[in-house]
Order: sequence, then structure tokens, then C-alpha cells
Amino acid sequence: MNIVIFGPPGAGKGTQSKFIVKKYSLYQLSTGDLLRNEIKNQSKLGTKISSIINNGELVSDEIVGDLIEKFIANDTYKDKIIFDGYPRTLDQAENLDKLLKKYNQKIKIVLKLSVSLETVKKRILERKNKEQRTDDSEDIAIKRFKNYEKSSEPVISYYNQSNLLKVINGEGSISEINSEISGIIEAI
Ligand code: B4P
Repeated sequence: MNIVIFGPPGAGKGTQSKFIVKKYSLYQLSTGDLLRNEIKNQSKLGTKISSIINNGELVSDEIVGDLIEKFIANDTYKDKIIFDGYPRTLDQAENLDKLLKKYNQKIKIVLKLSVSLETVKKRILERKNKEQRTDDSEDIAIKRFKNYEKSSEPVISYYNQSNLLKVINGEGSISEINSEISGIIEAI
């Protein structure tokens, strides 16, 4: 079962993905983590994307598309992926369908975590204290949230049309959201 988890920055995509991975023996494909790894390893790609991420912008569809294809093509992960942070744009959503078709797979469900800008700001400032992520500041959080609002609408309608979308109230506690997600997955 392949799952997409979608939502604004700081909605809890990574937090909930880790829980789903453990409970349902899936593999997490976090584009944010993959990109941060490139930066950490000071690869050529890392140098290119570092300023983009720290400026609150999205990395190009082409770069992220290449990173995810390597993961999808790997037989170990076949039909066991939770896509955390991908797709973020309509082009990425269409690319994901193309890639999954190429490797004979499908998306079973799209979980959308809804949270307000106020909550996002609060969580990102708390995360900054714990993880020291260079893109975690109030200004960047606001910018990323606004960018999300612009690019997410077409992605939401895309998945709504194919009846894959489940909207979850992301304002609850981590365990309340865990339970809601489990209920949805187990009802499939
Ligand atoms: P991501 O790594 O995807 O980061 P995120 O959206 O900020 O966070 P997430 O929603 O996973 O929140 P988390 O669980 O940590 O992206 C980073 C950057 O990479 C992007 O800005 C972009 O530049 C680039 N990028 C990534 N994917 C891309 C793509 N497809 N295309 C182009 N560029 C891409 O939760 C946040 C905090 O809240 C945590 O500290 C957590 O403990 C806390 N929290 C979570 N749920 C909570 C709850 N229910 N209650 C209270 N606290 C909670």
C-alpha cells in the first residue's frame, strides 16, 4: 500500500509518517530528508539546493523527481512507500502517477493534514529549538505557508477527483492524529 501524506510546512507530515512506517511496516520517502542529506554531505547537488531551501522556496521538480525515482524503482520498497512531502505541486503529482505506472504501482490513499498558520509558526519555532534546522524561522515559515497555499490547491483537487483524498484535522495531539490515521488505513 502506497500512501501520500500532504500538508503545509510543520503540519506533522514527518511525525505521522514515522508512526505509519512503524505500525504498518512501510518505508518513508521524505523529500525534505533526502534534500537535507544532500546538503549535509556537501554534494554538488547539496550546494545548489541549500540556498533554495533556506529561502523557503521549493527545489525544482526535476531535481526532486530524480531523487524519488531511485526510491520507487527499488524492489524492496515496492508498494510499501509513504510519500512524505511529495508531491507538492500539480506537476509533481502528475509525475508521481507516471513513475508509479512505470514501476507498476499505485497510490492507495492521500492523507491531507490541515493546520492553521498560527499552529505552524508555533510548531516550527519549537522544532527549531530541538533540531536546529536552518529553514526554521518565523519569516521563512510564513513564506513557506503562503507558497503552500498557492501550490496546493491544484494538488488537492487532483486527488479529490480520483477519490483518494482524506482530510485530517492536524490541530489535534500527535496521538489523536495517529488514531485517526490508523482508522482510515484500517478501513481500506
Ligand atoms: P519538509 O522536510 O517536508 O518539512 P516540513 O514540511 O517543514 O515539515 P513536516 O510537515 O514534516 O513537519 P514535522 O513532522 O517535522 O520540507 C523542507 C523543505 O524541503 C521545503 O521547504 C522545500 O524547500 C524542500 N522540499 C521538500 N520536498 C520538496 C518537494 N517535493 N519539492 C520541492 N521542494 C521540496 O512537524 C513539525 C514540528 O511539529 C515537529 O517538531 C513536531 O514534533 C511537531 N508536531 C507535529 N505534529 C504535532 C502535533 N499534532 N501537535 C504538536 N506538535 C506537533
